[in-house]
Amino acid sequence: MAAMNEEKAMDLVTKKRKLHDEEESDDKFNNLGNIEIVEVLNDNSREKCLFLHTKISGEDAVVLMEKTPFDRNTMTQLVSEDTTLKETLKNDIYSTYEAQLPHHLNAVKATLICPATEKHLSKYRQQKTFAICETKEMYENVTKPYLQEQKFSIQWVYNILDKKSESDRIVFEDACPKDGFILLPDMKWNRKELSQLYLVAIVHTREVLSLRDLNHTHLPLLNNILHKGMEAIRKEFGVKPSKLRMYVHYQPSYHHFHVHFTHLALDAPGFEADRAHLLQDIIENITIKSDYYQQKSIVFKVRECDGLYLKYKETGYFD
Ligand code: G7M
Repeated sequence: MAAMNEEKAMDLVTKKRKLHDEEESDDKFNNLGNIEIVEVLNDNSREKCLFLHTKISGEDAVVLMEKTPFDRNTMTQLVSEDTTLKETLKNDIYSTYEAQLPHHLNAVKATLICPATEKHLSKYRQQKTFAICETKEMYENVTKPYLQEQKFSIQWVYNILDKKSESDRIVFEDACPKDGFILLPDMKWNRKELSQLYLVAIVHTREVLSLRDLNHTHLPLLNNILHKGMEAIRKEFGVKPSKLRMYVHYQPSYHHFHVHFTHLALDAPGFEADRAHLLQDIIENITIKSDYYQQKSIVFKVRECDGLYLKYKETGYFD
């Protein structure tokens, strides 16, 4: 089928979003009143975000506020008499202003995690990071036992797989319990700008925790995700495979196997060389050597508050 052009697909995304927003209008939270700020976990002027530890009715919660990218579809409303300017500098041909945008173009993305555990708080807290070069022995003796004793909830993943949450957002599903997956927008994407496109493919099988578990028996699953995922994105959003990157995190935040699909134009957090592994490379490595990811040393980074950092510290790794 011929690919939809990006503009048409954008209209579709906007329409679907509107419908969805109307459906969700009876949400529990309409404003941020009655939320007590406990601590600023992180603020980043480059990424224009603020992460807060808060209390809601006595329960710990995380509030994430992120300025959203400009939307080309609203350019003409942005550059109009509804945007007022206050001059802050003038020098020769150069001038800067504080611009007040029309109210409806001034939204920021807010994410709420409630109740939040200590692990959520530490996930969003600014911290020092350290690199670990994990050999296969270190994986068996330190990382794997640590992951097995962890109880970081992946209920949100099961809710998606069981169609209890976000079922209206599913872009594609292959229902095969062994090689199937669900493709849907990542929580990070506001589903507006295609250049920020971010989807995640979550596998139905519960047996693959991470990259370390993959071998040749998973090739049908991985090829399925790669080809059906790219085709579904082309159909739904009109974005060609040549505009996409597909990758897996090691270490992931959630140990239930999933693949990230992002637009090439997106400067995606977590796409650094010490975290992202391209899906095509994974498929090829396993094809050449089935136990590639059981044998290979893998570099990843940990943060000071991560349990895994503390486990490695106990072994004297950082001495
Ligand atoms: O680092 P890791 O590979 O584990 O990434 C997990 C991805 O899942 C991140 O990109 C998150 O933004 C995304 N994600 C996390 N949660 C809790 C949700 C959720 O509830 N819904 C959706 N759609 N994506 C999520």
